[in-house]
Amino acid sequence: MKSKMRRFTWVVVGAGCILAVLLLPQSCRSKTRVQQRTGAAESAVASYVAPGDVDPYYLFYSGGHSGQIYVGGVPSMRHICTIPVFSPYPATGYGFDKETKEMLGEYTWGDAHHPALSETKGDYDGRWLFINDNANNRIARIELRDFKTRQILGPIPNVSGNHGSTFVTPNTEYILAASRFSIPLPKGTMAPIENYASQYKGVVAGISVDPNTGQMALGWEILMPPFNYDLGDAGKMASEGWAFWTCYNAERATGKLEVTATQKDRDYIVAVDWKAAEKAAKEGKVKTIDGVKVIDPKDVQGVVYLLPCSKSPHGVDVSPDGKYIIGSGKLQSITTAFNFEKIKTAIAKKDFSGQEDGIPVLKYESIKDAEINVGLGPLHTQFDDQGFAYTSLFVESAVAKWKLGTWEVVDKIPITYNIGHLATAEGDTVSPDGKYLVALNKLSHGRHLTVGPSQPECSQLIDVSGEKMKMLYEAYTEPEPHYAQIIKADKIKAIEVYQKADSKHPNAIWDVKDARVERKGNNVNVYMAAVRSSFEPNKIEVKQGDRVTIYLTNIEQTTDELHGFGLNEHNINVVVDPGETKVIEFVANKPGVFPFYCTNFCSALHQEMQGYLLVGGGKPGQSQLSKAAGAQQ
Ligand code: RUQ
Ligand code: CUA
Repeated sequence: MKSKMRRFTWVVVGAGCILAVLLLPQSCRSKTRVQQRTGAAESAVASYVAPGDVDPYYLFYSGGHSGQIYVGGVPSMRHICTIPVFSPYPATGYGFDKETKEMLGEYTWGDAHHPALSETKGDYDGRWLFINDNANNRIARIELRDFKTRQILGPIPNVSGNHGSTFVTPNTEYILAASRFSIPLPKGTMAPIENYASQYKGVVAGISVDPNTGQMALGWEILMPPFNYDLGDAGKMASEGWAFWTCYNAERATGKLEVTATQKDRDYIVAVDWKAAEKAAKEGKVKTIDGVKVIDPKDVQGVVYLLPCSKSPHGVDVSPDGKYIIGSGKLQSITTAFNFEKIKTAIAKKDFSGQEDGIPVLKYESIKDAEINVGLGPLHTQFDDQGFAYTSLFVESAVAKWKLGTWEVVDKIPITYNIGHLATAEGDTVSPDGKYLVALNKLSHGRHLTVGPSQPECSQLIDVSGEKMKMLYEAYTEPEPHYAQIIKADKIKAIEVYQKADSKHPNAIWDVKDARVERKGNNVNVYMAAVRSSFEPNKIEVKQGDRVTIYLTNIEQTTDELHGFGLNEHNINVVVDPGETKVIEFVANKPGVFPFYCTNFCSALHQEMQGYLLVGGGKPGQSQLSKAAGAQQ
C-alpha cells in the first residue's frame, strides 16, 4: 500500500513536472507539438514502473536463433533476465556442467520460436514454460519454480523443422509439434527430390506431458501429405479436444517455393480430433515408424480433416470461447473466421469436397462464418476480455482491432516496420486480460542509438484497454523474438534459494569439514563447497591425464548469493545458486598450475575467492602461442 502511494505520488509529481515544462514555453511551440508531447507524457506515466516497484505481468519472449528466452516485465518492458535453453550461456553457467551439457547434447544452438505456458482448464497455471527448436526438432521445458531449463526432448523422430510448436492443450495433456519441411520417412531414408510429391511426408504430432512432473514423452503422430506445416493452436472450450495447424504448399512443390507453392488459391488448416488420435494410438491402430506410434489417415477415419483457407496461411488462432478458428492468409487482406459448430456439422454430414492422401477436405463455404477485411498481410491474432480480436498486419505494418461475431474492424494502429507476432496479456487463455498488447516487430530499422549493422529487434507496447489502441512504449531486445506470452505476475511462485532440506544430490556436501579430494585409479573426485568467500578445498592436485569430477555445492542459504567456478584455460565456467550442487567433469590434459576463481560477484572479498588446480607429470612450455612461434622459426 505504502509503495503504491509512493509510486502514485511520484507518478503525479513526474507527470506534473513534464507537463509544467511543456506548458511554460507554449507560445514558442506549435500547438500540435505540445499535444504530441502531452500524449508522450501520458504514455510515459502509463508504462512507468517506479524504482522498487514491480510489473504486474511477466513477458516471455522467444530468442529465435539465439536459442534462448528473454524475460521482461509489462508495462515497463524492462529486460529482467535471459533463460538459456538451446544454447550455452556462461552468465548462468548453462551448458558447462554435466547435467546441462548432456541436455544440450550435440547441438550448441536452437531456433526458439513459440513459448507456451502450461495451462490448467485453459488458463496459464505458472508451472512450466515450453518452447520449440525449429532447427533441431526439439522441445524444451523450463520450470517456472526456478526459471531453469530442465528437459530437452528430441530430436523428435519423423518431425522435420518443428515450427508449428509448442502450443499446449487446455490441461497441458499435449504439446503440439509438426513438420515444417516434409522429408522421406523415417529419418535416414534417401529419396530423390523429384519424388517429393509421392515419397516425402510430413507429420503433425502430440507430445505427451506428465501432469505432475511436466516430463515430456512421445505421444502420437499423424502421417500427412508433403505440405509445409506452419503454425498451430489447441482448441479450447467449445473446441476442446481438437488441435489446428496451418499449412502452405498444398501444391506439393519444390524449388523456388515463393513461386511454386503459391499457385493454388487455397491451402489448408489441419484439424485433428486429438482425443480420437489418442484413442487410435491406445487401440494400436498405428504403424510404428522410428519408435513412434504413427496414425495413417488412410487406415484410420475420423482423426484428421482439412479446412480450405486463404492461400499461404500463417497463423491459426482459436478464440477464447473456442467457437472460432481464425486463419490468416498472409498474401491477402482478409482473415477468415471458421465456425467450429459448422465444422462439426460438416464432418457429421460428410460434407466433403474431396480428399488428400485419405484425409477428407471440408467445403470452405460450409464452415466459414466471415471473411474479415483486416488489411494487408494478416499473420497472427490475439484476444482481449471484451470480445475483440487483434490481428497483426505484416505488409501494412499495423494492428487491426475487430469484433468477434459482428466481424467489424473498429480500430487500427500503425506499427514501425513489419510486425510479426503479437501478444496480449493472458492472450492464449480462455479468459484473456486485454489491457496490454506487445507488437513484436521483425525489424527495428535504426530507431535507437546506432550499433552497427546488426541491429536489435523492436517491440512496441500498446494500451488496449480503451476504445482506441494507444502506443505507449518501444523497447529493444537481442535477436530475435518471434512469439511471446504475457502472464499475470502473481501466478508465478519462484523460489530464491534451494533449501538445504530439499537437497537430494548424493554428492553434495554441506559442511566445509566434509570437503575433500578422493582418488580412485585415474579418477579424482572433488567434494567442494563454495561459501563467502572461499572454495573448500582450494587446492586440487592431480596427474596429467586424470579424470577430474568436481561436485560443487554452494552452501549459502541467502538470496542472491551465487558463486561461480571459472577454471583458467579450460573453457569451464559453472555458476551455483544458493543451495545448488553442480557437477563439473574434465580430463586434466594440460600440465602446470591453473588458478580457478569465483566468476560471480559475491562479496567484498569476491576477488579473494580462488584456488589452484595443480597438474603434474607433463612437459612444460606447450602453450598454443609458443608452439605457433616455434613453427615459424
Ligand atoms: S512465426 S511472424 Cu516462427 Cu511464429 Cu509468425
Ligand atoms: Cu563467490 Cu564471487
